[in-house]
Amino acid sequence: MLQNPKRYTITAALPYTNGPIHIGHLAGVYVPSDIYSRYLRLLGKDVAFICGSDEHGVAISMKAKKEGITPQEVIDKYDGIIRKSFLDFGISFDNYSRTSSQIHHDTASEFFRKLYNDGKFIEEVTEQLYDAKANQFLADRFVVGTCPKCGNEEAYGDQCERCGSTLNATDLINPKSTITGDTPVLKSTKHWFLPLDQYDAFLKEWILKDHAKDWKTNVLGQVKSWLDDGLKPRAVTRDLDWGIPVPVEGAVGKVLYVWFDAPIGYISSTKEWAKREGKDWEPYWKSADTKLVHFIGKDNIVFHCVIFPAMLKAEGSYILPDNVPANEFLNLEGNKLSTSKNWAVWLHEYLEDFPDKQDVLRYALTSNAPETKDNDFTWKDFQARNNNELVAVFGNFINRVVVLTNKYYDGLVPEPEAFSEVDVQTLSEMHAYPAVISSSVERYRFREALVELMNLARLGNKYLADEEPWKLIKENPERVKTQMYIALQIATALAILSEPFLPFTSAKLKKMLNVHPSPEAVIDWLEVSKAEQILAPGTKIGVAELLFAKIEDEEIQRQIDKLEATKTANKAENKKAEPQKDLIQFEDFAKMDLRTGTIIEAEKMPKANKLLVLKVDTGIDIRTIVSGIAESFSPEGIIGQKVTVLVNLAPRNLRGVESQGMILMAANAAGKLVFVNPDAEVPNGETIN
Ligand code: B3M
Ligand code: ZN
Repeated sequence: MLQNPKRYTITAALPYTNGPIHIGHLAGVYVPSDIYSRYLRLLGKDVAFICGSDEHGVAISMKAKKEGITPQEVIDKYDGIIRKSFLDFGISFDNYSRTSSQIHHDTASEFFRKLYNDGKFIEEVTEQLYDAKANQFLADRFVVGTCPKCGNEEAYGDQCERCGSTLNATDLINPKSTITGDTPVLKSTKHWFLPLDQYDAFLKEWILKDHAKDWKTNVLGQVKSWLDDGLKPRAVTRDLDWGIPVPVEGAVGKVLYVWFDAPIGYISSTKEWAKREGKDWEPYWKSADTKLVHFIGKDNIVFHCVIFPAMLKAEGSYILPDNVPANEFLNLEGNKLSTSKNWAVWLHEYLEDFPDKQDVLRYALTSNAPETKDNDFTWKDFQARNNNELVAVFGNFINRVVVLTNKYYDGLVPEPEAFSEVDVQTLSEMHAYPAVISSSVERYRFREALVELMNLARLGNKYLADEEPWKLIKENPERVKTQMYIALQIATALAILSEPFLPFTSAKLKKMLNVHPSPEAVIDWLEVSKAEQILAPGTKIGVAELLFAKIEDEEIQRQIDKLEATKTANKAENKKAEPQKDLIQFEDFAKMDLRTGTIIEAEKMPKANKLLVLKVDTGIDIRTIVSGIAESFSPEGIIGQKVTVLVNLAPRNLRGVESQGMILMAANAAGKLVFVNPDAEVPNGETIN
């Protein structure tokens, strides 16, 4: 691990612009990287926090086909939505670029040409999967099949998302084109391959030896399994019409593989930033005293720990990442987050339902971050985190401090008297928190760091509860001055230390406390914890405003209902119709006598949850029919319901009641029964043919 870096280049995975972003993206990549970058800035470090839209690749082309628009229209639409989401949630990139930019095309092309001219590629004609009907070579998400490693039947041509393995499309078992559904044929085509096998020894030394102690075990585990399986040359070009054209002779109709160009997007985004800021970009990617950290989700580990490092090594002038603290996946209410199934909490929709509660989501997602294993987001936990922690602990402490300071001293920070033993002990505990939180953040343990931040708020609550200034104010006002002074120092510590995690709350709190420390003052405070220098006696603080508001059950139920509706819609969309029954002759059908009818009475069948006893006017007569619809309908709700009746079904005795016919029903996507009924104006007794 690099000691005392001179500067930091922090990258966050470039989101594909084929859809909006959801809570899984925030939890996995963007909140952790933002916490880390904000923390480093708090320490006064030289930070380049870099990201941008990932705008090439088959995923974009497929979205364009699906929406009937061009790939350019797709990326322009989602690049804008994604940028706004990041801004709305305070993800404080120093630069957010996009790989459709000219600076990226130039940077990626130059990178490819360097490797090409240095002879680092293998140029080879090989047999690749081809969809004859679509007249399209099948790579990446244009083909699905069974993963040869884990048996996942929905593996893509370049990667299996279940086991994370990188694949060549021809590795897939039983491949199918996602364009036509056809089984592909093999067709010759030329591509340029990066011989990953030649970097095997370097990767083993660099990762499994040099970083065996400071990289996360979930990352080391995945990398080790690939290296153990043996690396193979990997095509870094594709036969596609959307992407960066391969910048060498004999490559007409070919583009750079998206996972070759996208990581170079970090470099081009840094260049764009440096140009705007009047800085030199190269030290951020080429100086040995730069700490490079990639924040990603686990499905991107192979690209950031094997392929991109091999590219950087091959190019020869770049540094390698000091760490790749990949998170595992976040699930939603027990199911995998899914863009295609709309099983997600979309950030833009969250803010419509919970305006100004960005920090509540940042808090809930960090508290439950999938740092070492997949984790589950539930709306009940979200509500509990807000109500029981943010409102009841953090918000409650701040509210008491600010209200009492305004009540006792008209908002002026009092001059303390001599500190008691408890005061000294409390201040000493408070002074320990910057180092405690720093230790967790430096090891990318943001959940742990956030727990410590809340413990600081608990320290404040405990101090007030034990000291009870509201009881002493009459008999010992001098003592209360000291107590309130100390409570205000703890509130100030929260205002500073919460900034990386809860930037919106920190800003509100600093305004409320009237503390606007310079970066230097914060560094002083953090390093030697001279808390007194930040909120001095005599400062006039603002009036109390609630930092957090309780979230009611109804608000949560609305979200849960929304997900249930999505589940129902998915079932409807994915419901496969039962296969047709065996053929019958017309004579068979003609035997059935189907009539229109109306339910005129209904009651529950005693001791039978599913049965209702109906009186049905069939136009022929009024008859009793027992029907298994009690779980879908209440008796009083179906009086007057038009129905279709099979009237010549032989009577059956059901629990002592003779049923003379059958009401025709179907089921909706949610499995609820619905009537198959004629229009209301059709009279009872009409024959249905
Ligand atoms: N666009 C994210 C994904 O796999 C991918 C990251 C690129 S980072 C260079 O969804
Ligand atoms: Zn697999």
